[in-house]
Amino acid sequence: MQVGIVPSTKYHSFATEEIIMDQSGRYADLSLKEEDLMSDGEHFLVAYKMEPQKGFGGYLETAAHFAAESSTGTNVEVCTTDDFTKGVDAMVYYIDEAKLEMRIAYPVELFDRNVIDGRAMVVSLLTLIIGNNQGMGDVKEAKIYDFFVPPKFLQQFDGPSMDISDMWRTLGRPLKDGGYIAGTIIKPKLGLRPKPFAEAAYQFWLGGDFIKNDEPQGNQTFCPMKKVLPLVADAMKRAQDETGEAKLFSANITADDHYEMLARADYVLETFAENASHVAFLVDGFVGGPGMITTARRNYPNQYLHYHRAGHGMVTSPSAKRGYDAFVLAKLSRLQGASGIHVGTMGFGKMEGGNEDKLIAYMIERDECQGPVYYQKWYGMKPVTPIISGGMNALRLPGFFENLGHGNLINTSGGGAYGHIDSPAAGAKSLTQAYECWKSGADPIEYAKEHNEFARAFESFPGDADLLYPGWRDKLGVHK
Ligand code: CAP
Ligand code: MG
Repeated sequence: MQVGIVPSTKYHSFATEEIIMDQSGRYADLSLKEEDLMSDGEHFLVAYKMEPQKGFGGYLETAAHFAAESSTGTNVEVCTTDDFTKGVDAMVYYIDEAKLEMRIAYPVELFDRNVIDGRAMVVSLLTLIIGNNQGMGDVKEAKIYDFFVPPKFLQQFDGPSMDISDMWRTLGRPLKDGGYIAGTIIKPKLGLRPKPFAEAAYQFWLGGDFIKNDEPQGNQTFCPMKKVLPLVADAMKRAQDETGEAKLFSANITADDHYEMLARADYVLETFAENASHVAFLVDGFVGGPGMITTARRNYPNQYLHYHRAGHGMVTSPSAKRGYDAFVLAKLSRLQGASGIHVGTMGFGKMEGGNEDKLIAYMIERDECQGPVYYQKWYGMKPVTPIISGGMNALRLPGFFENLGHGNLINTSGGGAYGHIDSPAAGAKSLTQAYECWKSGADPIEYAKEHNEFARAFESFPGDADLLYPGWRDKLGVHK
């Protein structure tokens, strides 16, 4: 006698193996040339790393099934298909089975347009190019590593309304090459009540330019927005009076509810009053999604839009075999209209990434740029500022600038400012000094002999100092 669950013999399960209908006759045409697809202006091109699941179809069959499910098709022929439908099929136009690469051309007509103004939306792009195809049984992995937007379609996206030149204007700097913006994140991440929170902001502003809310900071019961923000606005005023310099604050307005986001944003602007132009809005755009970014972009086009990407590692990490990589996330953010987005630390901080990630910065800040596959022109769409964050401090910055080749960016160093042994203001000054040191081409040790805050960063972060500047203790005469 059998006990427990008895497997059904009546129905076959398709969980592991399936016969895939070969759709390559309809959804693949390897004779299509990339240069023609790029110049015809009618196709959105996407490059994927794709590996078929063993036991299903071959490479081209899987790629064609992928293109079908990402556009007009499904796993069987449907009798409702007509000739027009076939004209908007997505087409596999390139495969390299050995490298597990495939490229698909999507007719731009596939993508949804707003009822209110006919413009394009990022959510519709994602629904197709990275939608149901992510869960298909015959696809083991599929990750986007580049895409190309043709000119007319590109101009249907909002793009940024504010950029780093607006921050430089507020800071009283030149609008071109206005240089490094020294920033921090209020730390600890959570657990400060309103007074100590505002005091932490004030202390940093005495030496630095820009403060952002850490991404989880919002309206916690121990630190309600309506208690803390008036104190932060007051701290900004006092720091500006004391230093004679403008100060910037990036306020987190992330919330599930569109109206809650508006309520937060309105409250921030009202509270900062005459300093409202010194305020950016921070939105957790990866966990929140494109709708949240657009809520901020469209409702507050006069505020700098700070795209925080917490959570992105779940798909962008090299260990993740699905989704898209950090380059793609950043490139998408320019279409959406972020003013600035976190791009990692290019191997110099605590987050994943390497020196080659500088390409992410170049793609979002230049008017044209060669990506991993496609050469993208932006046709004057405003740039997105690379925001450099995560384990950074004054000692790590010179190498970072050297790798990137410039310092026209925002850097937020939380631990790097509040971890300075003298004070948050000294931490802030050490960051700007690190930039000046690199810019002048000075040797960091020699520069430290003349700049106390930078020198004290060596003692604040001795582990980094040992690694980056061996022998620093003798050279700087520090023997504690
Ligand atoms: C950095 C940070 C940032 C991350 C985001 C944090 O703090 O505030 O959110 O850098 O990562 O919470 O870890 P520290 P990314 O300066 O103290 O390290 O910029 O890569 O998106
Ligand atoms: Mg953070």
